[in-house]
Parts: sequence; C-alpha cells; structure tokens
Amino acid sequence: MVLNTQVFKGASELLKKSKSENNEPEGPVTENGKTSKNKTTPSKILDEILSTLPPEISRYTKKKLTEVIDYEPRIGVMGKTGVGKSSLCNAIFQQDVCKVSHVEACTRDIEELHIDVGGRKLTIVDLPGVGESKERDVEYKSLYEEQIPNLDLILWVIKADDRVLAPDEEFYKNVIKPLKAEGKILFVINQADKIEPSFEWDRSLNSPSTAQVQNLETREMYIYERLFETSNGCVAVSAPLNYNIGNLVKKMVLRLPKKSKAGVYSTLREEYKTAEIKNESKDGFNETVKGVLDHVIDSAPIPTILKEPLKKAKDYICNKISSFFGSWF
Ligand SMILES: Nc1nc2c(ncn2[C@@H]2O[C@H](COP(=O)(O)OP(=O)(O)OP(=O)(O)O)[C@@H](O)[C@H]2O)c(=O)[nH]1
Ligand SMILES: [Mg+2]
Repeated sequence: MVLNTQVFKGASELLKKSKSENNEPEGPVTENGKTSKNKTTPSKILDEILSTLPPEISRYTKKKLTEVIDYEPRIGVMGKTGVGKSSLCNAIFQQDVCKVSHVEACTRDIEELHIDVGGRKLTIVDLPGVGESKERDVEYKSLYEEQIPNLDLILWVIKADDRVLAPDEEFYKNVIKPLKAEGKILFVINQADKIEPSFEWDRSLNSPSTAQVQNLETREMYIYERLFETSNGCVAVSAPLNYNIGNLVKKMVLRLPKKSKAGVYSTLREEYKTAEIKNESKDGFNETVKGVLDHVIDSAPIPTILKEPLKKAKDYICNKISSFFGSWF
C-alpha cells in the first residue's frame, strides 16, 4: 500500500515537472562553457530523472535503462579470404583503441575485434567458412548457430570481380538458410573499383565510369538471382577508396535492430555520422527506452488505476533521457 501511494505521488511529481520544464537542448551537456562527454554519466542522470519514483521501481528501471544505454553491438563479417573484410571495417568504424581476441567457438577459433571509442564499445566478429571445403559446412552450421543469435547484423562481403560465386551460394544454402538467418545479412560488393573496365575508374572523382556503374548493377542483379532474397539489400563499395561507404553505413543503420543503432552510431567514423543517420539512431534509442518503460509499467506490482499517472510520466522520462543522446553517443 505504501508502494502504491509512493508510485502515485512520484508519477504526479514527474508530471508536474514535465509541465513546468521545457525539453533540454540536444547535445552534450556544457560545463563552464566546455562540452563534456563523460562527465554526465548516465548513472547520475538516471538517478536524477527517476528520483521521484519509489526506490524499488526506480532501481529496476535504472538497471533496465542502463542496459539499453550501455548496449555493446556485435557485428559479424563474412566472406572469402581477401575480399576486403578488414579493409571494410577500417573504413566504417573509428578504431582509436582496438584489440583482437581469439574466441573458441565450437571446434574453431574465431577472431573478435574490439572497438572502443571514448568508452563506447563494439565487437566485430570475423566469421570463417565461406570458400572453405563443403565438407566443413556441417561444422560451420553449428558455429553459426552459436554465433548468429548474438549478432546484430552480418556483412557478407563479395568481391566485385569474383566470377566464382558457387562457394558463397553453397554456404548460403547449407548454413544460413537452415538457420533462418537471412534477415541479419547485408551483402556488400567490395572492390567496386576493380569491376571491368577497371582502368576507367575515375581517380580524381573517386567514382566508377558509366560502364562500370552498369556492370556493378548487372553484378548486383546477378548476385540477387543467384544468392539472396531481395530483402537482404546489397551495396557496392570500395573500402580503401572510401567509395560509397556512406551509403553502406546508411543501409546498415536502417537494418540494425532498434536497440543497437545508437551503439553502432557512436563508433562510426565522424564523416558518416550524418543528420539522417543520427536521427535514425536516436529514434531507435528512444523507441527502446519507451519499450523498457512500457515493460516496467506493465510488470509493476500496482493496480491498473495507479498505472495511469506512470504512463503519463513516461513521456517526460523518455524526453529527458532522449535529450542526453548527444552526450552519450
Ligand atoms: N583495389 C581494391 N583493393 C582492396 C579493396 N578492399 C580491399 N582491398 C585489398 O585487398 C587485400 C585484402 O584485403 P583485406 O581487408 O585484408 O581482406 P580480408 O577479407 O580481411 O582478408 P582475410 O582476413 O585474409 O580473409 C588488401 O591488400 C586490401 O588493400 C578495394 O575495395 N579495392
Ligand atoms: Mg581480415
């Protein structure tokens, strides 16, 4: 009973606050005119935002929201050896501090690359298998079965001038399809500069000639027919030349689950953090926060009538948290 009154009182206070305050300006919090990314730690902010809720609910909500804020995305990369997987990751992500670890997965050792950008972490999982012997597909199936549920997205890299697609096709059919993992895959045609006639690549504009564009489109269509579903999406890039990486990043962020967009956003190279990608990531973050609050309200051990003020206070909490997006991500 004490809890019920507290909930009601807390939610009403939040409501009152929400009416008297305007939304905070977007962006990092400033202190003495200086912007600081890490000073406003989510923990302190959440304590403040949730302070009027009863302790039990506040603690639980904080735990859940911290999981959302601290989420560390995991991105898989796969494709035959030498297609440009490492070059591609270098082109997409900031890699100020990184370390590589070898993780035992099934009977194989897989490589994980850990990116840390000012405390925001992301893991790239280098997935082996494509282009190896067909006999090992069964073994790879169990490895992928183990890995895929923990991946937010998989980039499957194919070389633009690779004429032998059969190994990719086999792997897709034998490993990916049975695991129903098609939805997590985004195909990347790398080494676009090498598509015929490769001497026509415009170095000053860093772009393909008309004939190369046509051949890239034909290639994409061919891959679509042979390999994957239209829902997968496909984008042609050249990693070391930074050609079309912005487009790839956009497709990646659109395809990511809502919960991981913001985490990925924060580790992108600055040039790819466009307003569009930021908005998409922020929307994903806000939706996830809303989902957490809905869950908390639904599962709180209080009568339905007392949940109403909490529901109204939800918008206030969401707006408050959202206003810190710029300083956290
Ligand atoms: N011309 C051109 N060369 C590229 C491109 N992407 C990668 N390369 C080159 O291809 C070679 C292999 O690239 P990596 O990024 O090491 O390929 P990988 O898939 O990580 O290779 P493994 O880790 O051995 O499987 C390197 O010499 C790269 O510089 C591209 O888009 N265009
Ligand atoms: Mg590599």
